[in-house]
Amino acid sequence: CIVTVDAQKQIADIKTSKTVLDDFMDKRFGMFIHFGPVSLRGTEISWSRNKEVPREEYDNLYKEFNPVLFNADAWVKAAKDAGMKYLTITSKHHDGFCLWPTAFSDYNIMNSQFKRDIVGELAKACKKQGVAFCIYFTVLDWHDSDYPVHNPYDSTQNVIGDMSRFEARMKNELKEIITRYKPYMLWFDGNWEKPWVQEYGKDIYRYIKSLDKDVIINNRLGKGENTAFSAGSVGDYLTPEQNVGELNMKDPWESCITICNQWAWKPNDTLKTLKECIQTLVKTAAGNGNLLFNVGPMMDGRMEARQVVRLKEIGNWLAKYGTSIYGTKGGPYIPNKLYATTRKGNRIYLHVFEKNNNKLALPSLPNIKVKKAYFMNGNTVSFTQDNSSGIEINLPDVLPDAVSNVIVLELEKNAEELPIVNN
Ligand code: JFZ
Repeated sequence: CIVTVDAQKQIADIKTSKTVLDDFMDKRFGMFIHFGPVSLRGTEISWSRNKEVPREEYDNLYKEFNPVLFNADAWVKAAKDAGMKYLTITSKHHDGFCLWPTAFSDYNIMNSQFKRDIVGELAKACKKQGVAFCIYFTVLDWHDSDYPVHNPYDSTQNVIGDMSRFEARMKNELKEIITRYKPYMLWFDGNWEKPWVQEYGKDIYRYIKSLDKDVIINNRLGKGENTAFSAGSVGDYLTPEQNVGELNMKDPWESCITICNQWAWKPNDTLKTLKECIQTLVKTAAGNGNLLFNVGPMMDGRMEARQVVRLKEIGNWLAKYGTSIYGTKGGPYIPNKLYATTRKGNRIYLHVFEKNNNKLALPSLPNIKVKKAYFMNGNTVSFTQDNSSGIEINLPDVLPDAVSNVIVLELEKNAEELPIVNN
């Protein structure tokens, strides 16, 4: 139908520019923060409402929410120390609680004990420390009286609601957020429930772009989208969740993955090892994507010490090997258990995770020769190459880095335009 085609064309005309998206993808690594009154219980944000925590109790937690040790500069520093280039805070999760002083809902931080603008303080600290500030904003809101779904586990609790009022309020809140905090990116979520239809997604996309044409918008604003673009898609990049996205040289994407298991803070949650963290980041970059790595701060406003230590360790690795991650492209090899590659200019960065024996075999590259190979910041590596049998790298008995090793392959010409090599 004509109307739909026009609407789609309008979206295409106002879509975030390639320059802006390329800049975003060059950043490669960001911090996701899930935070709110639920940290008082240590259960999962929003999803534990009506489940582990009765609704009455959950909805009153904000009255005792008082993260007195919250220090925006400390959070942003933890992100910077990890080598992260952007930060995304849950301004409002599915439980509806707003971490900023909004004029459009009383269920916000000013009515807690804390009475400080968490979003605003983070925006300021990010600006000061040179970290791009981004905002997570849920589409569905189980707390909002105009939104029809009030309990995802029990449909008898649902009401009729008023979606046009709901959408109007959403616009007001977004306008507040965009004009006040000037986010670099908006991370939508909660687009899968029935009341949300594609037309709302398109309308909101247009509305946001009328306020700020450069703000980046993920793909969870349009109806039920996540890991692929379709004809009617709204949003600038794909968002695979809790796993590393597949190699994709065409569409920008960002995996969101937790440092422990839960999005919100949980006592004694299992922390990923340094090796898991680094290899997750490397595999993401090698697939040509970004990693949004999630931390859930504690009820007193601090991040857990062991998580801060882990973040710092990641940052130490990146201080050594960052040029093999930031600003690179993924490929030309498809990541596997043993290795993954990134590339920039004449170089392929071969990330070696583990070794079976002292030889690492790579399929040959089409019409291009490797000139030399060496460990990044280290010794030369010997190798053989042959068009039919491929490239064979000789690994030392002990790999120099305990978590992830980088071998630079210097090519005789540019590696960035090479087609993906099947392995
Ligand atoms: C959503 C939220 O419900 C969750 O609490 C967290 O904020 C996360 C980042 O996003 O969870 C999702 C969203 C999409 C899918 C799965 C979980 N999905 O498409 O598979």
